[in-house]
Amino acid sequence: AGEPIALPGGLAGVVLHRGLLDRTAQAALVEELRQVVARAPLFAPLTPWGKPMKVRMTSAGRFGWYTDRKGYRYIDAHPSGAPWPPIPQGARAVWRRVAPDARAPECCLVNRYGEAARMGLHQDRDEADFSQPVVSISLGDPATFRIGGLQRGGPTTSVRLESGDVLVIGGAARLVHHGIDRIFFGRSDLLTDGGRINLTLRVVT
Ligand code: MD3
Ligand code: FE
Repeated sequence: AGEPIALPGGLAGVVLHRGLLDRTAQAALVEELRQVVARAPLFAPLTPWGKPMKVRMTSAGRFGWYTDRKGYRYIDAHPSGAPWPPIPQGARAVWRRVAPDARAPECCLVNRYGEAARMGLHQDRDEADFSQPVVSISLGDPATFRIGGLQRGGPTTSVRLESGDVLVIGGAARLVHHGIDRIFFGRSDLLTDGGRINLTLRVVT
């Protein structure tokens, strides 16, 4: 069972499952991700303003999330032309456990954070059906996750996310602003090169 996160404004719909994945399950997922990254290498996408993102990314599933000067969107294949690999079984299993009533995920975005990587406050709104939840899986070094409300510039609250934690965002909270303020680099030995991986599973269509 997860714990609800109290959001500014009393919005409901964010549930944190602390330590849902044990070390063995985390390591198995990392092994599956090695195969994803071998077929669909990590890249630093350009924001619509032409700046490279600090987080490197790739995707698995029917669609991959992408950004360049043309804007944020989902695309059918890796920028190399290679098909996106299948979503790892370990990630699908997490989705079924924490969001059993949802449609199947169509995108697993892989975010790779190095020591200085951050992700500014934003909304996830490139999907067609906001009734479907988003599921996030944290691996490797801990991070400070910040979450606010539906309006930009309002109050926010912070949560530390550790390896094996799973966050489910749905309901009234589906469009809240959120981001990653910092990585506590070198605290975990799960990833050979250190840093953090976040998997974000979404229904796109
Ligand atoms: C709250 N990733 O890829 S995951 C993203 O840790 C993203 O890499 C962060 O935000 C990361 O879009 C945060 C947790 C998360 C994911 C989606 C959300 C929180 C969310 C959607 C709505 C509200
Ligand atoms: Fe997001």
